[in-house]
Amino acid sequence: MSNAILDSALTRRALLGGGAAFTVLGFPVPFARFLPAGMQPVAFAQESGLPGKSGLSILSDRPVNAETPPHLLDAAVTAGERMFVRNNGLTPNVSAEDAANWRLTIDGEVDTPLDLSIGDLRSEFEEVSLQLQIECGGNGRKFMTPAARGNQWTFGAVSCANWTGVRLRDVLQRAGSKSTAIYTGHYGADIHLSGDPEKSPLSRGVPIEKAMEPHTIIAYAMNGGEIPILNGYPLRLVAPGWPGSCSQKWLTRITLRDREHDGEKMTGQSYRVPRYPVAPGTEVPDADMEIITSMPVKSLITAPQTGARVGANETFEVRGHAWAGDNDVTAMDVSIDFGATWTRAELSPPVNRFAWQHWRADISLPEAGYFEVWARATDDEGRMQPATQPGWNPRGYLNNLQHRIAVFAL
Ligand SMILES: Nc1nc2c(c(=O)[nH]1)N[C@H]1C(S)=C(S)[C@@H](COP(=O)(O)O)O[C@H]1N2
Ligand SMILES: [Mo]
Repeated sequence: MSNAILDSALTRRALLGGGAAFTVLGFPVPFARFLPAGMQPVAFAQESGLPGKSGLSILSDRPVNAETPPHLLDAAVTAGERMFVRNNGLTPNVSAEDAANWRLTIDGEVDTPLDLSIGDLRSEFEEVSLQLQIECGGNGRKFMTPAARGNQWTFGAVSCANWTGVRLRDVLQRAGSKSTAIYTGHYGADIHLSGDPEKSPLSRGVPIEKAMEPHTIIAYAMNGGEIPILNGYPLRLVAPGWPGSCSQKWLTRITLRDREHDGEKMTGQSYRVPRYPVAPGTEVPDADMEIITSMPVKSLITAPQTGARVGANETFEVRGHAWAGDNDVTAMDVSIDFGATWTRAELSPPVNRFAWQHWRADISLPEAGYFEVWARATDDEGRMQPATQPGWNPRGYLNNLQHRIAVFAL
């Protein structure tokens, strides 16, 4: 596989100069040598400037981090162009040929290590298609006070696409998972920001129980087509309901371990929260931090778009999605009076476990003026989204505060 990257015009030029194969959305570019330096292929020329993406807000471009404005997440199933991007390193440049030659290694605490092509995965294991939600552990970080360092995600680091692939469990059973296997370690083909091939930008893992959960899948397709390059083409893990970092993109290796994984961003303060509540701003020793598992209950208002104008006393629909990590959402409420009173919304069950759920309500605003619509989800253990930040933690994870939109009644 080529070590090329496509993250910026600058690196792309370097790549053209280096003579490496340059592709656009998986296609070779026969006249690549004539493409003026600094000119992006028009196929990439979306609003966001990211290949295959449209309408996303870019938080950073090296590494690429981009979130989706909530109103662009209105569809029941998230389209590739609307799927947020969270990269810790540089996107690998993967051609169709690279994908055809892709290998996935399964090793570590197994009886028989496996070396599989995507064709092997397709032909030797049962195929499953599931709608699975992926949310970055840092979604909502922007609303933590005092501020936590890291990408300042607001609400849009979440997606729910239809993923097709095979159960990780089936592949691990084929390899013969040993009784000593208690944790996984995941590796991908992305490149460390330093360019050092010895370093990995991200290598996380999950307890063996999560790996064996039938909704944890090795996906080779999304929404019936190729996985977008920025979201892991041609192969990724999807470990739904847990921090997105557990869902390794550009997946090349899963190793079974007899202890917790210690890869990049598994240790220290990464993807960890204090074992006990701390006052905002507290420094917490590493030893007192625990690894995040399930994401908390949360919801989004995807229509109307914030800032909408409606007629006073005119009925309009408010709708969106809600999800709760390993749990189900059991109630959804909306408020038009800053949370003083709440009205129950209609809520649909998930199409499968770990799919986000859809909700809707008909509301009207009693007179002309400025209003906010607030939305609040409750999970099957009675946990509810808070109006402001929940427990502060040093890295600003798990902020599931309520989503609010502005609505002007005329
Ligand atoms: N190989 C690799 N996989 C990765 C990452 C990464 O940087 N490299 N980022 C992780 C993080 S932190 C998140 S939140 C999700 C985001 O998935 P998406 O970019 O497809 O939306 O991918 C995860 N998988
Ligand atoms: Mo993430």
